[in-house]
Amino acid sequence: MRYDVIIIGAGSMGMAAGYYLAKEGKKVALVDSNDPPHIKGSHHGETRLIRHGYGEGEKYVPLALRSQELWYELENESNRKLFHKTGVLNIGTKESTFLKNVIQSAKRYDLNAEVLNAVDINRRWEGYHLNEDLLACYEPNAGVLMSEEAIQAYRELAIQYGADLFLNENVERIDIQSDHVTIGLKDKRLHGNQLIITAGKGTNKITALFEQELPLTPIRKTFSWFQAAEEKYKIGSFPAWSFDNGQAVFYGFPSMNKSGPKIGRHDGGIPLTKGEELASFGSYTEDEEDVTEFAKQTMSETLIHKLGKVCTYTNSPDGDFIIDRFKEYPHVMIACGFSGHGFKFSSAIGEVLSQMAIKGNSTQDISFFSLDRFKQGSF
Ligand code: PYC
Repeated sequence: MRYDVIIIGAGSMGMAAGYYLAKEGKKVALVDSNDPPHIKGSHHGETRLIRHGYGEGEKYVPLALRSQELWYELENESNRKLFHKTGVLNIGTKESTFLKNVIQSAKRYDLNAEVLNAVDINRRWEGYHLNEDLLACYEPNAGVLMSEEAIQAYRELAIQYGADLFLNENVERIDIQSDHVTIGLKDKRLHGNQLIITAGKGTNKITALFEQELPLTPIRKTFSWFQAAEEKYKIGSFPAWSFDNGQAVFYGFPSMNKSGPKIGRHDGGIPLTKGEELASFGSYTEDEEDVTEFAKQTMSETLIHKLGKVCTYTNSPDGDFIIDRFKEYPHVMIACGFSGHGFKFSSAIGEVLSQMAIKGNSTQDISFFSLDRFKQGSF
């Protein structure tokens, strides 16, 4: 059997790409060292934000808007509730570049967005007790994605469209010939015309098999759920949010079906050395302390920490994604370095990768995400 496309890494990006390719009638093999959705990578913890005005730069807005359309399409096709339009409140100091970017990108793309001061916010959402000097940009059409559920939806549909899944399989060899690739698993070989690598924190382990190394840093991150008054923090009473206070960046979610509000810290984290296992939640005092202290300063209620989990970001040097082909091997594509803000885009990135494999290029502008930017000696 020769596949049109082999995908190594069937997490959010890879599973989405597998779905779009299989839906287009391509013969696809999805290979993963786990059994996605799972808790070993970057997609677990139930929820992720989807923001449209974009603090990390307005170049992301078209991709966010396309992602939003595709999440609605996936909801319809899979008959699952994957998106909750909770609204997203991007909070920051007046000096926050992140907040300035959100406001500017919302203006530039004529998004439904409203700039609010702290008094407005504390009055509108009773769960907050924000300092007077803070501002925010509220996007009512943005919200919360159900991350594991979305991967499960892509997985089931990809299989229905004929994709083959090779799960709990480590890739031991990659041989790249001029017109195809051969992937060696423990006791099988897969042949494909093209290869897509979407292996998250395991990317460099895979690319080392053909002597390539990308500038990626896997980071241990944590997030927590809190016990709190459900009436104040449930969907409808409380938005999803991000918060840049100049020293740190936090993000959070309303209570989903009585889970309690969830809070995580976006900046910082502990770099992982090659092959290192994630230390469990609570191994470092800051795991609980950072978010609990933050909640104390910003929420009107005392939030009581109830559960914490660990996950991984895979950071690029500039925090922007890497989506490209290898110059030396144009039939080998890579998507990585999602730097903790990628999940929301996985629908559109799945589509982008499938277009790159089928048509040679994508309808989205992905030039900002090229590998070349790291070869100028600037990082
Ligand atoms: O990009 O919005 C985001 C996000 C949420 C959690 C971590 N990053």
